[in-house]
Amino acid sequence: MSKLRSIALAAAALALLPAHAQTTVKDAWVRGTVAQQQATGLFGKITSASGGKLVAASSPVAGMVEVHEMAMEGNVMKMRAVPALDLPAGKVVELKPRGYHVMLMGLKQQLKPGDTVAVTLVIEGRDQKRETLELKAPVSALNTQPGEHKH
Ligand SMILES: [Cu+2]
Repeated sequence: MSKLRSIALAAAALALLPAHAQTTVKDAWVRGTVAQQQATGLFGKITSASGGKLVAASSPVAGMVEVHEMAMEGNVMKMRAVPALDLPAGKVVELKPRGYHVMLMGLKQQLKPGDTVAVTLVIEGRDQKRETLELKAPVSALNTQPGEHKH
């Protein structure tokens, strides 16, 4: 009897696991803005356990959100939208200034240090299934560079 019961409990525990919690985001942050600024970036470290790609993002503070990459064009560093960001299985993909980032555009408000920005990321797995990640990213000071930490 007790064995049956523990099997039932184990099954119940498994059922509580999210179906596609295979992608995680660490150290997410959004760069702060000055008044009237239209756009800023979301940065962080994304890891997809079984591999996939970041295909879309949205945020209540932005009219439009895109995945961008920075690339050299001649001697000029420019950013451009990419349709998707590849997430190799088990590998940390870092979104950082001067690299890939999630661009928040058409900002509806100024983002001040200490604020928290909600961002939704949509990850498409190798099996074409889509996983939605809800982030709460803190807003950093305007000129925060990667590697700079405030405690
Ligand atoms: Cu950008």
